Amino acid sequence: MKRISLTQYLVEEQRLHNSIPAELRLLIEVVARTCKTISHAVSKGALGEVLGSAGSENVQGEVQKKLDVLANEMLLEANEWGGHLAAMASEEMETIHPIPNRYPKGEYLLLFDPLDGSSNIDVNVSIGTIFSVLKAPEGMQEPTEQAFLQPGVKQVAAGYAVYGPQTVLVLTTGDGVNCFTLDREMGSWVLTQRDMKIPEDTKEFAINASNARHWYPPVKRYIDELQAGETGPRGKNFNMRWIASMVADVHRILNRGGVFMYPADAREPDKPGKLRLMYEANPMAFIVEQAGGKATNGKQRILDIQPAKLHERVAVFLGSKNEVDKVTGYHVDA
Ligand code: AHM
Ligand code: MG
Repeated sequence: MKRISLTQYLVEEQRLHNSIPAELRLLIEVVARTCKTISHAVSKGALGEVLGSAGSENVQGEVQKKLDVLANEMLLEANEWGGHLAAMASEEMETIHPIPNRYPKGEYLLLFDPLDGSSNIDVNVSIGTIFSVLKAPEGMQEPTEQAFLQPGVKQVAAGYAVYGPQTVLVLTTGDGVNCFTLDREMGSWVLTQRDMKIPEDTKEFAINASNARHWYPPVKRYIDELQAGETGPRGKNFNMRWIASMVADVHRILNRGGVFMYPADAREPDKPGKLRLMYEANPMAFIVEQAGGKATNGKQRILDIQPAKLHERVAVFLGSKNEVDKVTGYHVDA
């Protein structure tokens, strides 16, 4: 089998379809290279003294793990000097991170969740990195938070890495979705799945069912119907999977279909869900749509949401098209 590396894939895309400008290609390569470094740190575990708490909290008041902080620093450092970026923003930092004056600046904005699935770090379950790339607004002098507040349809690239039994990188630049596997001996990303497609129908769903008593009626109705099995209104049995790492749940769905849900619920009526629009929902929605799936907040396409703030939260329903349509329909009817 002829092996195609990430670099080769990106260069060919740039040549054949003109879909990836050179600057964007280089930026993606830096992010991908950093994911290799993060993967290496993750795989060392206790031997690398990287497990456990960092003794700090992030802007959302969540306890930061050592690896959350380490992965964030790795991404910042690697992407500062390349000249492709105007600024970065991270789930782990309160404010945006402009490129220091000692480096040249570029036209892109990079957003990331450096280590998604933090609760799984210390127990050796798959975790990952999610990223999203936007263009800085025309004529912008100094980057501000406002520059980042663009709806997800404006993303020019998005991807995630999963640090699991294999380390994989899934990427879209708006021309389908491709998966690369890290060859640990050679240190290179090798194209292993081209043009990933999510089946329209599924018998698998993912939700944290411990929150069932807090769900609003549309979610409760939808899940009750799935759980009623073949004698219920859906006429078939559904299976449930919940890894508690969005990267790993989404990766399963890209491979064999399914519907992933993190709804808003009655615990905190003012909070529209747990997941973050800019670092989690938007990049995943872009990838899922590019693979033929759908992603909504129950009422609206996620990629159309105009963000009001950097750390905005959002309800998420994504995956196999027909199931996302169904659960979204229940919200619209409500
Ligand atoms: P994190 O970015 O702090 O790790 O939080 C996001 C994660 C998602 O990966 C996952 O789907 C969800 O939180 C799990 O939440 P819960 O622990 O409520 O099941
Ligand atoms: Mg996360």
